[in-house]
Formats: sequence, C-alpha cells, structure tokens
Amino acid sequence: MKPLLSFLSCLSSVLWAADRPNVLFIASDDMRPQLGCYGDPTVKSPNLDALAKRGMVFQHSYVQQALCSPSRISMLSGRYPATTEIFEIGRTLRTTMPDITTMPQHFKNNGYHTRSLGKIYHVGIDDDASWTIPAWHSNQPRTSPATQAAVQKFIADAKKSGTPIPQKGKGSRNAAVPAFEAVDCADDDLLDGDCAANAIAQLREHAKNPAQPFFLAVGFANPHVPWISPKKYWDLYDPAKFTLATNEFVPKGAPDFAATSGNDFYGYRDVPQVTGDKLPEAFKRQCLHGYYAAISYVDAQVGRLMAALDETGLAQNTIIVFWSDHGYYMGEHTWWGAKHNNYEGATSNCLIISQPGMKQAGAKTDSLAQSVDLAPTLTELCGLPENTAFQGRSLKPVLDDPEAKVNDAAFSWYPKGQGYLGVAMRTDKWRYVEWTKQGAETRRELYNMVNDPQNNQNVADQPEYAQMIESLSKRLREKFPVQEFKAPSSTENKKGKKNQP
Ligand SMILES: [Ca+2]
Repeated sequence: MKPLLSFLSCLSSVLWAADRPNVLFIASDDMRPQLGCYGDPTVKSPNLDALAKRGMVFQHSYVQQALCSPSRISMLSGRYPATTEIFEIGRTLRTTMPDITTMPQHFKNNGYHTRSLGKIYHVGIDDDASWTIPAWHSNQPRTSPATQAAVQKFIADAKKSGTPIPQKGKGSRNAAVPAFEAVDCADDDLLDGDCAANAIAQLREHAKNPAQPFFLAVGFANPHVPWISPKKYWDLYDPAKFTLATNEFVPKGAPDFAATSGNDFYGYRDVPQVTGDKLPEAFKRQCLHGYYAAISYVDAQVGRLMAALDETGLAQNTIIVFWSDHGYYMGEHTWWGAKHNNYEGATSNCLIISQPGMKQAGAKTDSLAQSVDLAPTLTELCGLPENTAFQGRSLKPVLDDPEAKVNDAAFSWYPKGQGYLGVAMRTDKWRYVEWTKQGAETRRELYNMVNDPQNNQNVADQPEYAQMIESLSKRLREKFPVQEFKAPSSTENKKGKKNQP
C-alpha cells in the first residue's frame, strides 16, 4: 500500500505542478557586479545586459558570506550562516542540519524536476537530497593543453622527489597553472562552454515534456581565478584602456585581523610575490584582462542559454535568475583575486531576476537584497506553498515596484583569525561590522556608504559616531545575538573532505 500511496502523492504533486513556471538559475563564481547593466564602461557583457532588459537589476544585493561554499549553502538553504553554522569550505550542509529542506528540495517536493549542472553547491560538497538526480559536472578542463601537461609534469616530479603536494595554496598543483591564460579553442573545449552545452540539451529535453516544470541550476566556474578563457574573449579588450584601482591600501583604522583577504592568487605560476600595490603595472593589466575576458566568456554562455529558452519557447514560462556567489577584489585595498572579508567589495554580488512578461522589465533597483531572499522569492513567484523555515524575505514587492523596500539591512558573516566572528550590517547609509570573540573585547568598524563607498576609512573610533554605533549595534544584536565561531572538529572536516573529488 505504501509504495502506491507514495506513487499517488508523487503523481498528484506532478499534476498540481504542471502549470507552474520553470526556473533557470544561473550562478557565476567570483563575479563582482561589474557588468554593462551595472554601469561598468569597460566590461563587454551584452548577453547579461540583454537579460537585464527583460528583468530587474538589483544594484544593492549582498551575499551572507564572501566565500564560495558558505555563500552557496546559505543561498540554497534560505538560511543565514548564523543558522547553518557553515562558515568554511569543507563540510556539507547535512553535517549541521541533517533534516533541512533546501530551496531546490522544496521545489522537488512540490513536483519540480530539480537539477544541478556545474558549480552550484561547492564542488565535492553537494547535497543529493536537493536534486531529482545527482549533480552533473563536466569533464572538460579549465586550462589549455599546455597547462594540463605542465600540471601532470609537476605532479610526476613531486612524486619522484617525494615532495607532498598540498591541496591548496603555495606548493599546490596551482603552482603549475598561470593566473591567466588565453586559449585558442572553442567555447565547448573548456569547462564552462561544455556546461552550457549540456544545459542547452537539458532545456531541449524539458521542452518535450512541458507537463513537469523544472528548476535547472547551471553554475559556471568563471571568472574565479585562474582567469582562463578562449582567446576570442581576450580579443574584445585593449588593456591600455583599463582603469586601475586608486585605493591601493587596506581600510584605514580597521582592526588588523579584519582588513585581510585570502591569498590563493599568489599560489599560481608566475605571480610576483609582492603585495598587490607593488605588482608591476603591466601585470595588473594582464590580470584585469584575464578577469574581463572570463566575465565575457560566462556572458556568452548565458546568451546561449537564453537563445535556447527562446528557440524552445520555454522563455514564455521560465523565470531566470542570474546570481554570483560574492564580490571580488582586483587591486582595491591591495587585494587581487580575493574576497574573504566583510567589506562592501567582497559581500556585494550580481543579482538579476527576470520573469516572463514582467511589468518592470529593464528596471534597476537600489532596494537592499540578500541571497537568503531568493528561496522565499522563487517560492512565491512559482506559487509553491510557503516554507516558513526560509529566513529571507520575498523580493516580489520589489519586482513589482523597484522603489519598494523589503529589507532595512543586509547581513554578512566572516570568521577571522584569533577566533573573531564578524557580522556586517549594511543599511542604505552605513556598513557596520561587529567582531566578537569569547573573552575578548568587541571590535567595531563603521563605514559611511554615501561618502566612502569603497570602505577606505573606518570611522568607528570617532566620538561623533558613538550614538550611531550604539543604535546600529542594538539593531544588529536584536536580530542576531552574539555567537561564538565554532571551528569544525577534525572528524567533521574529514567527513567533508572525503566527498571532495
Ligand atoms: Ca566563489
């Protein structure tokens, strides 16, 4: 009897779901909001700009942690990192929340076919319960044949000499990979082009079976370092015309432990081992060239997906979300190829949402949006039952009216050295960051987002802001009480790592 009931329940949810819109969720890795539709004059992003014309650009969108895995887990689960307690790369969501229903799982439970292609959850830290069938990853390389050969030689040499190769950082296999590379090849010869090709094939299959709606998540690996893309995207740019960062200093007056970023960039081949401000100018321009070309490569893949939606007719009934997992530094504050902190440049991301026939198509909004808002937003847009465990707020009022506000602040977390856990609260005017550690005094940062949008000067110690800080701190702590950063135990870490490829 049980299998029959389960079959009937499944059948009824599929029948009920038949007239629901589809969702094409496109993720990009480490793409800061530097696109034509965000007002950038240098980057060539015609396809994302075209998506913006049929959707809405969120100009103040924030991730809940500026690091791949925790950001993605927070967005996909619809929970703040304060709840997931996943602040690092390594553990799956189920190690802390075994019985959680994620956003894609909520869709699956309501009759959707949910699929993940490419990097959606962090690679190796996936969540099978979220998807109708296990996540798919391309076998195409990220780099040129010459670089692949160099990596193989590096591994063989290390084996011969008995030198252990660390997983990450200096001395890892990245030491054989250049930080940037133009490859004379077709889009599909590299990972992201192949991922797009597979997604297009999926869309064509779905078009043949319109009875079941889909939630198709497609994740591109670019423009995460190394900045490697087909040469034709490099040819779009003249590096002499790039504008370099003008604030090549860390935020002034900020606590030392807070004003840092990750340094994976320095583990790549031929990167001069000097601070970012001391890199030769020609090298900086090459880095920017690689980053912009990688953005244009992703942009072209998005264009292919949109063309497939149009060609199959699915566009008429498919919501498109374009989202990046956090911001990025390309020279600002001396940081290159980096995120890993609680400042504006790290926590702000790309967010474009397009609904078929939306009245506000082409609008841009300054309303604050958070990645945790996507779960309730898509749930509402698709008419699914509300899931009250999702912690964000639906952005539908903003999609209907770009002047509407659903958040009076956006929140981001970051654990830093010495056991500090920082929570950033971004309001229309302020970025307030409060760092706490058990048994140590609280450290604070305050940036005026109107006068100092790049966070160059921490004003928290200036007496005239004492009252402002008191009120911001009260607001922050009423919503998120002080929490201790609990580093994962070694067993938990092992459990996570076992799943890595
Ligand atoms: Ca990332």
